[in-house]
Amino acid sequence: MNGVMAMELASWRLLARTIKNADVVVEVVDIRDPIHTRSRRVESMVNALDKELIIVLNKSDLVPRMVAEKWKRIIEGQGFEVMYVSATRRLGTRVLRGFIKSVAPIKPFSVAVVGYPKTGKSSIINALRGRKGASTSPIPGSPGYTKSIQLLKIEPGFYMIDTPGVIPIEGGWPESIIRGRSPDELVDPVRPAMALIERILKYNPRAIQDAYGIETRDPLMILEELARKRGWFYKLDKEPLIEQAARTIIRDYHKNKIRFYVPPEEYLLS
Ligand SMILES: Nc1nc2c(ncn2[C@@H]2O[C@H](COP(=O)(O)OP(=O)(O)OP(=O)(O)O)[C@@H](O)[C@H]2O)c(=O)[nH]1
Ligand SMILES: [Mg+2]
Repeated sequence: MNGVMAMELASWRLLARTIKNADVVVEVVDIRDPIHTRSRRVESMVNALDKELIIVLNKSDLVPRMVAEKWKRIIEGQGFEVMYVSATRRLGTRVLRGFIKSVAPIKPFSVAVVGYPKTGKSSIINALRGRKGASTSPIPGSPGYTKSIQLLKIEPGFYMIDTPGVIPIEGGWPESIIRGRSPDELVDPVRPAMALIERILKYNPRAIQDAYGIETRDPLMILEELARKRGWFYKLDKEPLIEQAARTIIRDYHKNKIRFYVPPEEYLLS
């Protein structure tokens, strides 16, 4: 397998069963890009099963507070319970824990934690537990991503169910590629990386310059220049190895090395 793993994502059937068995559902969304990391399909599934749903906007340490507040208000305006947190900085996690307890209909209760890959589902469970337990990882398919459903105790009578990420269907292209597979496994990483670069530059024109010291804003030229800078060339014709640059961009995006967020105003326009 030359070190490359096939990723397992949650099937929708397994997810439906997990949601059915839970008392409360937490959908974890990446606050940098709620438009592409929120699953309407998960939300309507929860709705159809008549369960309490809390949308948790995670990674709020990566956006200004005002941006977090605006996203919260927008999604609340659609009739959802919304909180923003930072799992890794433990911001808002105590309030989330209390909030879940206040909406739980019975005791003991279990909370299904669902959402797209890499939004921080396992990290939130660890933050609420106050210690590790659920394994985490920065990149799809890298060791530590959640492979199966796991029940974790938060406190007596309060359990959380960690689930593998679901396939990002409505996230659309390139989200489905970028989150759905390990970058090493992508046969064509160039096109999704170029689309990702375009999206990033749209919201933060300085993002690539800050991360790599590359000034051009042309996605293909960015890949070529990154390959040249790192010394990645095809052996035969010495052309820059843009595939490797593309995989690096996708990996660095997952590792938060490329800074950007979608401004809430964008939603109001779309
Ligand atoms: N900056 C920041 N990074 C976070 C936060 N929460 C999680 N991460 C990082 O995001 C990456 C993914 O976190 P996980 O908890 O593994 O995400 P997951 O949703 O469980 O991922 P899968 O199980 O693969 O679907 C890790 O590198 C985390 O350290 C956060 O609040 N802020
Ligand atoms: Mg996980």
